[in-house]
Amino acid sequence: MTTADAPHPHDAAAPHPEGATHPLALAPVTPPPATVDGFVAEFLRTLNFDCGVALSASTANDRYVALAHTVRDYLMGRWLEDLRQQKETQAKSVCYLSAEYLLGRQLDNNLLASGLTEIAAEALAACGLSLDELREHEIEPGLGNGGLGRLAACFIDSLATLGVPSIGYGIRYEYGIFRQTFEDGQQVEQPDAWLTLGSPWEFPHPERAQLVSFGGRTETYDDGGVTRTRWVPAWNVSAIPCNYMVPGFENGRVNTLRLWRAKATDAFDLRIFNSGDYEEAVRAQTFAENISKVLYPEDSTPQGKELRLQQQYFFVAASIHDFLDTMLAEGYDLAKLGDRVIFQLNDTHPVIAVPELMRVLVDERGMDWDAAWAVTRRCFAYTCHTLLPEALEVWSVDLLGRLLPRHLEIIYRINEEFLAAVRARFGDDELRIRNMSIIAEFPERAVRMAYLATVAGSKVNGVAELHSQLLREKVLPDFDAFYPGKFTNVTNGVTPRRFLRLANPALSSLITEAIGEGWVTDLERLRELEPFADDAGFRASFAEVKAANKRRLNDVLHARDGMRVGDGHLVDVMVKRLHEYKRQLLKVLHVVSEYEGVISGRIPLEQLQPRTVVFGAKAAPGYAMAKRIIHLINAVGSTVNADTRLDGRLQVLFPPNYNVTLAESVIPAADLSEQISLAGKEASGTGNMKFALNGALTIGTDDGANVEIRELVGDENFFLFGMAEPEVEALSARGYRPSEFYQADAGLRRAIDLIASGSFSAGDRSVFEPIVSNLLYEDRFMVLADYASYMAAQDRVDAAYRDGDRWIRSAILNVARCGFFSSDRSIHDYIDRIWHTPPMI
Ligand code: 26W
Repeated sequence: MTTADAPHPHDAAAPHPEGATHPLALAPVTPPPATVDGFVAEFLRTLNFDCGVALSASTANDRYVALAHTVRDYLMGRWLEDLRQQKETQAKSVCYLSAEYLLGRQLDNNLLASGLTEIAAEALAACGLSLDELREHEIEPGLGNGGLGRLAACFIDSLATLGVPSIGYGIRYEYGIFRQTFEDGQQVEQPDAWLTLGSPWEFPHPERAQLVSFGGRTETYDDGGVTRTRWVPAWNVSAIPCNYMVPGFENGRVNTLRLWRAKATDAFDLRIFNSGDYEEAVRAQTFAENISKVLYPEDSTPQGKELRLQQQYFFVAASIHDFLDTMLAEGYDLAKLGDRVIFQLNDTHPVIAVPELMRVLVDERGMDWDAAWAVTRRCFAYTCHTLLPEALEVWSVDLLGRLLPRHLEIIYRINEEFLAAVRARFGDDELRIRNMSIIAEFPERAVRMAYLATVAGSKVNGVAELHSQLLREKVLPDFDAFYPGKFTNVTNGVTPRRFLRLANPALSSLITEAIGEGWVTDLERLRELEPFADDAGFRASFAEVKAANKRRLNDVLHARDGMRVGDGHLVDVMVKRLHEYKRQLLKVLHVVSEYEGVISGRIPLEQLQPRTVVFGAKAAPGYAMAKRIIHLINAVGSTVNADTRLDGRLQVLFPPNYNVTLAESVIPAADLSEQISLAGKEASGTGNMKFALNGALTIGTDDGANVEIRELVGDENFFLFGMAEPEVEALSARGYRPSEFYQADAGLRRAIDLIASGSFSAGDRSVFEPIVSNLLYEDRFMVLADYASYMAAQDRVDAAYRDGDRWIRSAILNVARCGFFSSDRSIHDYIDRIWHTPPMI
C-alpha cells in the first residue's frame, strides 16, 4: 500500500536493517522493577527526561504526564511482546471497526491492569504527591456519543483480558463529544478540546501514515486482454496512526487501539503562498485536517453530511490498508484472508469497508470479482445497535458517487448480483426485490448501508435477545428469510474492571472478602454471593457500602456542581442520552405528580418517601425536542428543590456534562435504575447492566436487555411496568390517541396541566407548550399510555424501600445474578457464534 510521500529524502518507515536477527532485537523489553523504589525512580526519570523538568519546578500537568509515562513504561514490554507474538503465531485476529470509542479516563484502568495501583500510590506519596490528586488531571477522551461508543471500549478491554489477537480501529477526533453546560436550564455546547494539555497515552507514528483518496473518477483500461477499472482520485489525505495501549487485566497482555488522525499530504502550497494568497495556500491543509476534527454528536438521526461520510471512509480505508500491509509483508495469500481476519462492523458507520476491500482486491491486487467477493463475505460481520428506522444510515448515490465513484460502482455490482440471487430464489416478486434492494429508489436514490452490511456480512447480530428477534421479524425479515442462519444474537455486556472493580472499590472488596477475587475475570462467580443475601451481617455491610458510595457521590457532586443527594434519600437515577424513546418525560411526570400531590395536599408530606432524582443526559445539538426536555427537567428541578413545602423530601439533581467519569461516581451510589424506554425501542441498554451489578434495583419495561436482566434476577427483584412490545404494536395498530389517556387519568391530567400552566416557567405557558401538545396529540413513544403502570410501579418501589432489609436482599441478588452481563461473556459469544478466533491465552 502506498504510504504518504514522505518529504524527507530517506524512507522514514524503513525497517531495522537486520530486523529480528539482531541480537539486541531479540532482547525482551524489561519493565522497571515493580517496587515502590522502582516506581519512584521511573517516575522521576520520566519527569526529568521525558517532561524535562525537576520535581521542584514541575507543574501538576508535568507530574500527571510523568505518571502516565511511568505506567506506560511498565506495560511497554508486554505490548511489544504481544505484537511480536501475534506476528509470529499468525493467529486469526479481530479488527473492530468503530467510529466511536468512549474510553473514559485511562490512568486508573492501566494501573489496575498492571497491578500497580498500590505501588503507585505509595511511590507518589514518597515524592510528596497524591495519586488521588493527580488522577483528577486526566481529561477523559470523549470519542463517542453513548451506548455504541462505550460498548466498543468495554469490548476492547475484554478482548485484551481474554487474550484475543485483535486491534481496535477508529478516528482520533481532535474534539470529542461536546462539553455540556446549562444556561438558565438550557443545554449549551462547548467544544471538547481534550488534547489541549497533550495526550500522554498516545503513540503517534507519522512515518506509518496511510494515503486515503477521495473524489475524482474511474476509468477502465485493458490489462493484457482483461478489462480492468482504476480509480483516479481528485485529492488525498494522509492518515496518521495514533496507537493506544489496551492492557488485559493482570494477564500480561496488551492489545492496540489505533486511531487515525487526518493530515494534509502537502501541508502547504508554497507556490500559492508566494503568490500572496495565504488562505488558499493552507486551504488544502485545513480541508484535510477537518476530517478528524470533531465527532458528530448525533446518536440516532444521521444528518447525511458529506464530512461524516469522509470520516467513515477515511478511517476504514486507512485501517484496511494498514491490516493488509501486515499480510503482504508476510507474503500472505489474500485469497485466504478470511482465515486471518474478521472485520467487525460496529453498526453501519464503517460498512464502506466492504466496497473498499473489494476495490483493493480487484483493482489493486488483480483478483477476479467472484474470488474477491468470496473473500470479502468471509471477512466481515455486522452488529446492528438500533431499532429506530431513522437511525439506519442511507447515503445518496449523488454524494457517494461524487466522493467515492469507484465504491458506488462496486456497490451497484454487489446489488445486481444479490438481486439476481433473490430473483432466482423467489422469482420475479418486484415488491420484494424493491424492498430488498441495497439501492433505495425513494425518496431519493440512496444506498441503504444496513442492507449492504447484511448482504456482505457473514453474520448479522442484534445486541439483546428481544432486539435480535425484532431485527429478524420487523426490521430485516426478507433478509432473514433469504439468509437462513445469518442472523444471530450477542447480548451486550460491560467490563467489570471499570464498572465494578474500579468504580466501586468498597463493594469489590466486600465481594472479594466473601467469594475471593476470581470474579473480576469470571463474573459468573458472583452467583456465589446468593447465600449471603440471607446473611444479616453481609446485608449490613452491603448497606454500609451503598451509604459510603452516596457520601462519595456527594463529595464529587458538591465539588463539581455544588449539589448533593439528600441524606437517607432513595437515590433514583436516570443517566443516558436524551432521546424521546428513552422517555425521560415519563420520569418528569412522576416527579411532577409527586410534587403536585404534596402541594395540593393530596399526598401527606410524611407519606412521601424521601427521594433524590438524579438526571444525566446530553442531547444532540440539532435535536430541538430533546433540548426542550432538558430545559423542562431543569425547570421542574429548580422549582421542586426550592419549594419549602416539600421540606427537601423530593429533590431533582441534573449535573451537566454526564460522561464516563461521572457515571463511575453516580452508578455505585444508586438505589433505583430507571430503564423506562418504550418496549421495542431500546436495542439493549448497557447502563441497566452497570446499575444492577452495582446493587441498584431496576424499574423498567420489557425492552432491550431489561428482559434478560429480569429473567436472571427474578420478577421479585425487578420493578416491571408498562406494555410489552406486542402490546405496543397492537396499540399503535388500532390507533393511539394519547389525549384519551389524559382524559381518563386525573393524576396524569393534573401533572400535565401543572406543566402547561407555566408553573415551572414563571407563568409563561409558551415555554413548554410544545412538549405538552406533543404529549397530548402525538406522543410517538406512548408516555401517557404507560403512565399509570409506571406510577403504580413507583409506589411499589416506595413500599419496598421502606423495608430496608428486603431491599438490600434484593440488591444483593441483583449483583449475584448479573454476572452474565460481563463484556467477557459477550466476547466469548462473538468468538463462538461469529469470529471463531481462539483466544491466545
Ligand atoms: C448516524 C447517527 C447514529 C449514531 C450512532 C445512529 C445510531 C448510532 C448508535 C447506533 C446509537 C447507539 O449508541 N445505540 C445504542 O447502542 C448500545 C450498544 O449496543 C445499546 O445498548 C443501546 O440500546 C443503543 O441505543
